[in-house]
Order: sequence, then structure tokens, then C-alpha cells
Amino acid sequence: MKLYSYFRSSAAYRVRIVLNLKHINYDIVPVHLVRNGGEQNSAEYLDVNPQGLVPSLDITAPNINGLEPKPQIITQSAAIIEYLEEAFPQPPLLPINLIERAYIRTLTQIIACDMHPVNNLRVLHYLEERFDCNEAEKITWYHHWLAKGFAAFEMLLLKNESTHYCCNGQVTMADVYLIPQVYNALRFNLDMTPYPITNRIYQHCIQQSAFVEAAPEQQPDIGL
Ligand SMILES: N[C@@H](CCC(=O)N[C@@H](CS)C(=O)NCC(=O)O)C(=O)O
Repeated sequence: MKLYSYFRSSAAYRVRIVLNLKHINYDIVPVHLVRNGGEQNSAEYLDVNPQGLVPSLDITAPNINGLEPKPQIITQSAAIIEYLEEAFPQPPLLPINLIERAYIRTLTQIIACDMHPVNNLRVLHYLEERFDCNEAEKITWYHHWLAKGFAAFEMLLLKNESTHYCCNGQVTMADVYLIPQVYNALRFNLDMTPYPITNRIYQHCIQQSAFVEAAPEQQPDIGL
């Protein structure tokens, strides 16, 4: 498998964690989101992912008997993660209980649908280019949407009596989405003190090898 990734991309970070948790071998294909106006906008990469976003996962079968395999590329981190969960069920990242599965998807979607998209690089660029927002205004925007999302997330963790993981003392997709989002928040100096349960889960997860190896600091493209 080949993962088109950028070390700082939190959506790619989610997929890296899942690949590591499931012990799946993969090669990183770096896509630099800043250099040369962003390699995600190149014609070559748009052919891989027409949205010009990372991650993309290339699961094309190997060339057997000289036959050219049909390229198979999955885009959108949630689609990639659901594919990996179905194709590589061990260890499961969703529990069996249907209510708990729904709860985990609620948590992942708070991040993937309501927090991350409004703070994406291209959104921040648009604020600057179209509405002339300066750095401080962009940070205000960024913090606003993160704080709204984390407040709801924390409330749900409290109601669910979460301790070291988001659900039931075991790693699930909810942790996979949460850790990169907290990493981003810390990078942009959001005050995380109002979210003690979130912080505890973050500190617990980042000690574990699947999370450590997926972290931006460990990526081969960090110095490129
Ligand atoms: N919903 C998409 C979001 C992907 C996404 O926004 N990726 C960011 C990096 S975290 C990106 O490629 N940004 C490039 C840009 O904004 O130009 C997913 O989950 O895969």
C-alpha cells in the first residue's frame, strides 16, 4: 500500500495511526502542502485525488503475470479508515455494541465533519485572500471552531465516563480522530485546560507505539 501523506496533515495522521494499529505495511508518498503553491494542486496529484487533499491510499494489487492491474485509490480519510476496518478487522476499532458504535461515530464526526473542515489550509488561505484576514484574525477563527468542537466532545466524554480512551477502556476510531486534532490545537496554542478528559486521553494515547510512529515528528517527509 502507498499512503499519500504530509507529515502535518491531521487527516493523514488519522490513517497512519490506523495502519499502525492494524500492523499493515505501507510506504509514504510525500505530498508537500506548502512548497511550490502546494503539491496537492499539481496535475499529477489531482489525478490521484481530484479534491487535491491528503490522504489518499493506493491499494492497487501488485502486477501479476505481467498483467497491468487496475489502479485502486481511496480518498477521504473516513472512507479509508472504514475500508481498513472492514478489510483488516483485527484489532477492531469499533466495538460490537451498536449504541457504542454510533457513539464513536458521533465523536469522529464532530472532528471530521464539524471541526477539521472549517480550519483546513485552503479555508484559511481563502479567508486571507478573499476577506483580507490577517494572522491574528485567522487564529481567532481557528480557535473559535476548535473550542466549540472540543467543548461538545468533552461533555460527551464526561457523560460516557471515559477514562484513558474515548470508549470503554480500549482504543477505537474516536481516539484515532481525536489525537491528531488535539495535536493541531496544541500547535496553534489553543488553551486546552477546559478539556481535562480530552487531555488525559491524549496523554495516554500518545505514549503508545502506533500513535508515536504516526506522529508528525516521526514522518520521513518532515525535513523535505
Ligand atoms: N475530509 C478530508 C479532508 C482532507 C484534508 O483536508 N486534508 C488537508 C490536510 S489535513 C489537505 O490536504 N489540505 C490541503 C489544502 O487545504 O490545500 C479527509 O478526511 O480526507
